[in-house]
Amino acid sequence: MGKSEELFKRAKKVIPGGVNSPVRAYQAVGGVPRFISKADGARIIDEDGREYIDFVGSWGPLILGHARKEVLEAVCKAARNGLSFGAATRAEVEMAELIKEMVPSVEMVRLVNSGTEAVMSAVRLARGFTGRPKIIKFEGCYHGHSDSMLVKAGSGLMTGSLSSSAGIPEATANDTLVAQFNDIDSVARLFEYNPSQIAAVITELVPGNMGLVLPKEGFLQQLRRFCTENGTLLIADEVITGFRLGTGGAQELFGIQPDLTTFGKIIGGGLPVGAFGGRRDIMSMVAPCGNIYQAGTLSGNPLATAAGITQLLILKKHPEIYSRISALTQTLADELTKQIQKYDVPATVNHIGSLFCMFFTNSRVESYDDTHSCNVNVYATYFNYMLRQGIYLAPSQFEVGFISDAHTEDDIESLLKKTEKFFRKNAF
Ligand code: HOZ
Repeated sequence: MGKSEELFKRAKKVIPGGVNSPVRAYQAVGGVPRFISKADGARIIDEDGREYIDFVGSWGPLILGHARKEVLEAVCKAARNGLSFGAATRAEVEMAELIKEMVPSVEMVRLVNSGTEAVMSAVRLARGFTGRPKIIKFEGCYHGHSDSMLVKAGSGLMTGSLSSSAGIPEATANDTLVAQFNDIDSVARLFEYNPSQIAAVITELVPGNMGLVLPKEGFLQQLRRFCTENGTLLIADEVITGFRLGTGGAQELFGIQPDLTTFGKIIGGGLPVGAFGGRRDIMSMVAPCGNIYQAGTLSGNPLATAAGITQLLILKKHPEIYSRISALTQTLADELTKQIQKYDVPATVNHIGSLFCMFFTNSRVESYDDTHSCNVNVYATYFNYMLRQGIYLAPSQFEVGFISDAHTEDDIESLLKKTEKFFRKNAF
């Protein structure tokens, strides 16, 4: 028995499913989750000493790769000064200033500990600001695991074929209205049936939790218009896309001005962080300025801010990183597409910036409904084949792949070669 297997056995006795987040459990692909002991650059090493080229990157934070020297040094330096004060620090101010500078729609920002917290707080704020109860979200979008967001959500729920979580009070679920991403009529209908009731529309600007779905031309702009016309706030969930699709995130790329934005992942450089921010008039309602309460002992933690600031400053100083990782992703997508055609594989590749997803379906994937045509069994076989070949992909068809600055052309080549071997060996 390998060490991962041994640990998984022990883990299952004391941790639900043996994991601390369902997407790690390999339930959709079968087999034993790899227990990771260390990582460096684009490589992770499991407890059995096996090395993998990592295309998950801790689900997004590690845009510079694992254990980036400057980030580690900043964290170690901060740690020597104390791990947590539960009091205000200079680094929090610097981090807030940096986010505001890089994302102009953010006039004020509050740091929290995760993307979930950021969304939960932003939704409460939207309700408090507008005095309205309802929220529109999109099917297949995932905004963390706060109650009102676990209705028809993506990521682990979609992977586990759970349309919504149990344990959500009916009243809460009823206040979460669900529309279809890229279908503006589905949004219009909800506005029509719920006049003056909708506090906010929340969306991933580029959904990355049902695989990768790109916004159709004009969709986000129409959404913005609907919100403005109806006195509804637009909350952009940029937990994945923030500082990944450029220093200004997806909102800069698509020219969208949200009222509120949620962040996580990259702003923590691998440590637990989230943030929500936006218009000054709205953010001014957060306690202690206003009466919408939000708090946290570890919010703005000195280690997390040290890692986040360092990573953000590197990205700001070296915007060429974005062109480099986008070019690697473009090559990957182009070459995969050629292989798909050559071997007549029922698959299609979506990509943007340094995000990619190969869906095992003949059709294009432009909506949540389109994802239903994917053959998850083929994905499971592909995943396990790649894992044996030393390539670490997301253990679900409905997650995305991440390219970091630590990936090289050889790493991309390796993924391509092994995929081609898989395509050649299997009949589709
Ligand atoms: N958004 C991430 C996956 N799509 C979260 C990772 C997790 O749930 O553990």
